[in-house]
Amino acid sequence: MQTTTIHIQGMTCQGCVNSINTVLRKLPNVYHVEVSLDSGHATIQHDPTQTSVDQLKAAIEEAGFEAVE
Ligand code: 9UX
Repeated sequence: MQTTTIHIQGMTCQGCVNSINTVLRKLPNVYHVEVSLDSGHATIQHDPTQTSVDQLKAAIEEAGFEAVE
């Protein structure tokens, strides 16, 4: 288990937050996702042997946002 914080650019409303929540929660062994519109961060608890930080970032990018660790 690992806690990763990723900075996200391009979130402008709660709908963006919901989209990111949804894509991240679909990934294997992602236990907890918290996305904050105010801070522009996602905090994710995950098993890095199943879902790596790069995979988390890729999912955010695929959803149309800019992910910076
Ligand atoms: Mo809000 Mo975000 O209308 O992709 S959902 S801007």
